Amino acid sequence: TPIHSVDLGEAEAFFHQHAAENMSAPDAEERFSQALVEFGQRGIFTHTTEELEFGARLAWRNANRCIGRLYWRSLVVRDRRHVTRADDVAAECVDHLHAATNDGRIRPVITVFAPDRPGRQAPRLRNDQLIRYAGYQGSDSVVGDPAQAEFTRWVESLGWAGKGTDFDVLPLVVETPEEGVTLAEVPADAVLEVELTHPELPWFADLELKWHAVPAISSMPLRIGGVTYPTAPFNGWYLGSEIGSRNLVDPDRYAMLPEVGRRLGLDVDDDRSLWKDRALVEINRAVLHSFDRAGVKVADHHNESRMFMAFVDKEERAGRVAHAEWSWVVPPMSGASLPVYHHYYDESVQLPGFLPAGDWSP
Ligand code: HEM
Ligand code: NRG
Repeated sequence: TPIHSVDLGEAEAFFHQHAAENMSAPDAEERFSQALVEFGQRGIFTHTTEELEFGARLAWRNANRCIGRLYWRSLVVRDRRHVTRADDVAAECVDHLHAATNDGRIRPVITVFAPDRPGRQAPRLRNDQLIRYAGYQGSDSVVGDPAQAEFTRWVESLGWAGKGTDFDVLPLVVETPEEGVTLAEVPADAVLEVELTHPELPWFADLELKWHAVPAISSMPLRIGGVTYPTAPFNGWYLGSEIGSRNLVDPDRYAMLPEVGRRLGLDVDDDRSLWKDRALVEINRAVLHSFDRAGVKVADHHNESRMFMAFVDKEERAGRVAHAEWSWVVPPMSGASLPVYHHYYDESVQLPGFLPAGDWSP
């Protein structure tokens, strides 16, 4: 059976987990029989808002690639299963960004839209994050984020035109059965950005780099208790190294390492001068310094690794085992100086959870 079809075994297991972990939850078997009746009549059953909330928090707790899971209980869950029109879906995503951004005191939030039901496909978001910068492919280089070049070309074919800067926010792309594919701009007041400066190197500002405050993944279906919610954008705050070691640095992203290395006066032709390592440190310092100065919440890899180990301990004290994917939870710099590095993890997948992105629509 495809992963997105309703699975009653998973439903029963989820009701048991809900009852086991929540005093106020209904008796699992009674709840399951009720769900079976609804399933018999409609070919789907409906989670209560309480179940949706717990399920979404469990999906975060079970996100094996996420280092930020200590805070899983604090997730704010916006139940928007009744929203179906494309412009309403887009407006809810914008509201999500306002609620999440909170003037820089970022709150973890998820907005859950409807699941598919027999004869009616629910809305889909085609963006991989709510906020992403366009990438414009030229004949031999890309302006903006090369990771978005293909998506940018697609939205251009749908009539979108960006300004052509390195940091143009892409439009939201919502698809519904009635309306087809619809574009909606993300208003500038919903996109908090931080311009990058360095605590000691004045020239860093001349690079005119910036990044957005809120990472909000919108491409991963949420699977709770045998039901898939295809559209469920979620966010936390950034770990500085996501921006400072990957987005601005990967050779197939903004690829800033050589330029920063040269400006630092390093010998960029000699690997063994460790110019790359030194440039990485300064870019990461600029990210943390700039977010701090702007009053925008951002994690650093040292503290977040400790918080992750606290999560691992806390799960153990609750009689559970925290699963994780080592190659994802270890941050992309200073690996072995972080506690999360020196640990083996069970990498098997548990549900509820976020499913891999992909075109999985039936
Ligand atoms: C992945 C940090 C909140 C679910 C990640 C990654 C980091 C991270 C560093 C790896 C990303 C990468 O290498 O591209 C954090 C921090 C948070 C946070 C600091 C602050 C609160 C959340 C929330 C959820 C979540 C609220 C869901 C409710 C996930 C998932 C992935 C992930 C599903 C895997 C993404 C993928 O496969 O591409 N997180 N996270 N995280 N996180 Fe979190
Ligand atoms: N590396 C991606 C974001 C992935 C998820 N990271 C988070 N998630 N921090 C990037 O845009 O750099 N979150 O929900 O907070």
